[in-house]
Order: sequence, then C-alpha cells, then structure tokens
Amino acid sequence: MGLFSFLKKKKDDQAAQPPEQATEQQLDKKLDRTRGRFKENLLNFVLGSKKIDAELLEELESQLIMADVGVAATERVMESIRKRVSRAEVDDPEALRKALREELAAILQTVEAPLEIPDSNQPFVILVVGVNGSGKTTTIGKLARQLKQGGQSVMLAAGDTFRAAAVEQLQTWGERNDVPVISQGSGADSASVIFDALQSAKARGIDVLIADTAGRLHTQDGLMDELKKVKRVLGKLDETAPHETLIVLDGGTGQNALSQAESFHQAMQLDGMVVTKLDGTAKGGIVFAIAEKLEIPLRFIGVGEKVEDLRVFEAEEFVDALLTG
Ligand SMILES: Nc1nc2c(ncn2[C@@H]2O[C@H](COP(=O)(O)OP(=O)(O)O)[C@@H](O)[C@H]2O)c(=O)[nH]1
Ligand SMILES: [Mg+2]
Repeated sequence: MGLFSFLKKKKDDQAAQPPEQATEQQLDKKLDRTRGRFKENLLNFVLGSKKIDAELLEELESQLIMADVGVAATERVMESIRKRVSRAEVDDPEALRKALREELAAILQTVEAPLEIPDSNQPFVILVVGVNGSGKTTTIGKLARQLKQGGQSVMLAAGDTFRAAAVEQLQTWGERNDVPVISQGSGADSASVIFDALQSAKARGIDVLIADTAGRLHTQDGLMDELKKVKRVLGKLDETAPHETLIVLDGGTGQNALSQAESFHQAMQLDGMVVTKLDGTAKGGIVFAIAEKLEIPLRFIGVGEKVEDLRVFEAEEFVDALLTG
C-alpha cells in the first residue's frame, strides 16, 4: 500500500510540473545535496536554537567549515556576524538567518560578473582550460549552443589533441548544434590547431571562437608550457587574444578545485571560472571558498548534463537556492 501511494504521489508531481520548466527553473532542486548541508543542517540548526550565544556561534562556525565553505570565508562570515551580535543587531534566530544570508551573498558578489562578449573583437576568443574530467568539453558544447541561440556565430577548436575521444566528443557537439569544429588528427600540436582555427574564424567572420585544451600532459609543467604556447601563438594573429581564459573546475572535488584554480591562475592569468557538477555533490560550499580566495569572475555554474544546465552565476540566486524555500 505504501508503495502505491508513493507512485501516485510521484505521478501527481510530474503532472503538476511540465518537464521542460522543471529543468529550467529551480536551482534549489539542482543543488539538492549541497542544499541539504545548508538548509537542513546549518539553517534548521540556527532556527531551532533559542538564543544567540557564544556556543551557538561556535557551532555555526563548524557547520560552515563542514559545508566546505573553507576556513577563510567562514572566518569572514563569523567575524561580521559576531560584530552584529555584539551590537545587538542580531539577537534572535531569524535575524541570524538573515545575517547569514547577507554575509554569504556578499562573499559571492565579489565574483559575480557575467561574461560579456563585445562586438569589437572579431572573433572573441575563449580559451578553455582545466584538468581532465572537469567538464571542459561539455561546458564548451553547452556554451556554444547558448551563444548560437543568442544569435552569435560560433566555431570550436579541438585543442585537446592528446585523446582521440576528446576530438570526437567536440565534433559530436558541433554536429548536433551545427557549429563548425576545427581539428587535426590526435597527437597534433594543440597550439597549431587553435592557431588554424583562429585564422579560419577570422576569414569566416565568426563572432566567437571557443578552444578546447588538454587537461593532462606528462607533467604539470609540460601542460602549463603548452597552454602558454597556445596563448603566445594566438597573440600572433590577434594581440588581444585570448579575450577570455576560462577555467573549468569540478565542484565535486572540493578543495582540489580551489588549488587547481590557483595553479592555473599563476601560469595563465585566468579571466573567468566555471564550476561544474554542482548537481550531485554535497560539496557546493566550495563556491564560497573559491570566491573568497580568488578574485576571478565566476561566469557560469554547471548543474547537470543538459544544455540549459549551464547557468550564468548569480550570487543571490545561488545563496537563496541553498538557504530559502
Ligand atoms: N552531472 C554533471 N555532469 C557534468 C557536468 N559537466 C560535465 N559533466 C560530465 O562530466 C564528465 C566529464 O566532462 P568532459 O566535458 O568530458 O570533461 P573534460 O575532460 O574536462 O573535457 C562527462 O561525463 C560530462 O557529462 C555538470 O555540470 N553536471
Ligand atoms: Mg574534454
């Protein structure tokens, strides 16, 4: 009997919600597991408490750390909250909830800066970097599709030449979305593929060129040297290119994502970040740690495998998805 009532409920839910809208809306559903940490653990604990005292604040602090927010961001949040408590601005759980929401949003606001593609660069070149498996190729496919839907002409460069499958994966995205993909055989020189692509994109008057790259060579230095070479070579055709060096980070890897961003930034001077796989991980709190540590715009978040699951990052929307509702 229990089973049947469950099935019926499931059906009713589906009927109430057209599937297309269900994917488009509701960031909170996509961030379900991280939301579990924030809303269910952190917030319910705050709201369930009777008074705001040192013990409660200490507990809040450890809950933030456990939610992968990181020590630095947690300290910043707690410092402000403790000040507000001592000035008696925060003296009940509801005020604490509001303060927490504000402080968390303030951290994310420092990296909220959507990617804007000016008309002046022809083409606007996006160089996508990051370790293998972080979601580079998938993100490129989604982004290409979204840009195309927005009326831009797009070309892709298959610069991850170390894995034949990587070139094929990009070609599949290209075919599906009717976007040209420039590639050479696997084992080709990545910089040469991307150079050719820029030449071709210029000749064809393409608006946006997005270049995929390898995520692992024999050594980390080898990888960074290759990526720097790509940058240099692009500069020969257009000294302002690449216009956006964009790192893709797997949000499910927690603190590793942060250290990857730091080392790529050191070598490549990043202009933007994408944090993927925020669906299906409880480590989404890492976004706060990343925002606190790095002054690099967080352009997009990835919350699933569909095209619409690449979303422009908005600080308040993100915090609300974790804390409210
Ligand atoms: N659930 C989920 N999976 C993702 C997301 N982004 C990428 N993936 C998956 O992660 C895997 C690795 O992605 P891929 O683009 O090949 O990574 P790359 O090696 O950096 O190019 C693939 O199975 C993707 O479908 C995301 O936002 N959510
Ligand atoms: Mg790839």
